[in-house]
Amino acid sequence: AADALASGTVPLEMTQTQIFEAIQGDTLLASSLWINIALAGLSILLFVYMGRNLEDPRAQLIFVATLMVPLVSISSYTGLVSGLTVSFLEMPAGHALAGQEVLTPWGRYLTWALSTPMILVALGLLAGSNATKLFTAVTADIGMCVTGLAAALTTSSYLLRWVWYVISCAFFVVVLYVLLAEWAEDAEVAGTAEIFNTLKLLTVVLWLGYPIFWALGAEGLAVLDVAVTSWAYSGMDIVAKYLFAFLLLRWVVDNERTVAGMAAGLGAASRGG
Ligand code: RET
Repeated sequence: AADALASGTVPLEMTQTQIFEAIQGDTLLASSLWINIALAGLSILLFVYMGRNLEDPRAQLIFVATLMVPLVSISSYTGLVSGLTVSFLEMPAGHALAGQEVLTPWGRYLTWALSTPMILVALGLLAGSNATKLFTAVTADIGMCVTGLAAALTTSSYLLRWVWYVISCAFFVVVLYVLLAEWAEDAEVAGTAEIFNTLKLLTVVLWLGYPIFWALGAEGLAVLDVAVTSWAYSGMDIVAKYLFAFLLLRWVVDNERTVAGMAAGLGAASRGG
C-alpha cells in the first residue's frame, strides 16, 4: 500500500479519524455541531415531557412528527461531528476552490431528507391538509434534499453542481406553493389559521436561507468559509427545528380539542376536501 501511495496509483483519501481531528481542530466548526447535539438532546426531553398527556390520535400524530425533528437532528449532528458523514471533496474546474479538497458535510443534506418531511407532516396536519397535498409537499421536499445532496457530491463538473441546485430549487418551489397557497387556505377552514400562519412565516423565511447559504458557502460560490457556513446552517436549524417544534407542540397541547375536532382529515382527499 505504501508503494502504491508513493507511486500515486492510489488516491490519497483521508481516514475518518483524520476527518474527525480536522473538525475538532476547528473550534468554530466543531462548536457549530456540538451546540446542536446539546440543544437537540434538551429538546427531546422537553418535548416528551410536554406531550406526555396527549390523548387524541391526531394530536399524538403531530406530536410524534414533531418529536422526530430533534431525534433526526441529534443523529445527523452525531454523524457530522464524528466525521462519518463528512468528506473532503476535490472541487472541479470553474469552482472558486478548484483543485482543492473542500470539507463537505454531506450528512446534513442526507438527513434533511428525513427531518424536513416531519416538519411538513406536522404543518400539514395542523392545517387540515388532505392526503394529496401532504403527499405532494413531502415528496417534493425529499426531492429537494436528495438533489441538494447530489449538488454537493458532484465533483466531475462545476456546471452540473449548479444544474442539481436548480433542480432542487424547482422542488422547493412546489413545497413553498403548498405551504403558502394551499395549506394557508385549508388552515382558515380548519380554524387553525393563527398558529399556522405564524409557523408558516417562520418556516418560509428560514427555509429560504438554506439555498442562499448553500450558494454563498464553500460548496457554491465560496464567498463564505466552511465554518461560517456551518454556523449559518446550525443557527437556522436551531430556530427552524427546536423553536418551531416547541411553538407547535405548545399550541397542540393547549388546543388538543381543536385538533381533535378538525373536520378535514387525511381521508378527505377523495371528497375533494
Ligand atoms: C439546498 C441546496 C439546493 C437548493 C435548495 C436547498 C434547500 C434546502 C432547504 C433546507 C431546509 C432544511 C431544514 C432543516 C432542518 O431540519 C439543498 C440547500 C432549495 C430548504 C429546514
